[in-house]
Amino acid sequence: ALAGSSPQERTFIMIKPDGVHRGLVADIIKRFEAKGYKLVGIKVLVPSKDLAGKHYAEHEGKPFYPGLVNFLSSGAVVAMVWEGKEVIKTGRTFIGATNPLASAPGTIRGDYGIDVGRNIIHGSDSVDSAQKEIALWFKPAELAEYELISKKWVY
Ligand code: 3AN
Repeated sequence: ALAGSSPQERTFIMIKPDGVHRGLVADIIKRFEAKGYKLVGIKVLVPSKDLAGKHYAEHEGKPFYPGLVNFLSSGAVVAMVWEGKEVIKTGRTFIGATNPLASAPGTIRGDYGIDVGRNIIHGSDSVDSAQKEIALWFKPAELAEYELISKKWVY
């Protein structure tokens, strides 16, 4: 396909505190970068309980929700926006199943995780949640507008 002819979408990817503490940031970024996706936003922050709670609002009321919110706000996370053809679905494939023990080897959780409460990384699961999550975590001005030079060699 000609460069620019493929529909581009964006996803929200977040390395959780366990992934940061375990030194997996570079490995995770490398997978998205090497695939050919474009990094349009990245920052490191310790999320407030309020922000963590909003991010996981769909799980409110579930028994693991308070622990999940406490965990996410317990340390630094790396929040990112990646762009490219079918990046939402591919991001989920890279990440693997929610339960790391059920994740295939080669996936991030399959390679590095054991416990569902320590599953290293988050990735949006639909166009709708990607839009909501990007808006929750990033201001528009924090997303870079640029042309990736490698694009015509990827598409
Ligand atoms: P995923 O992150 O694979 O999209 P979700 O959206 O079902 O999974 O769950 C969000 C997060 O909630 C998971 N990443 C995991 O950290 C946590 N979680 C989900 N189910 C459980 C559970 N049964 N026990 C503990 N934590 C859970």
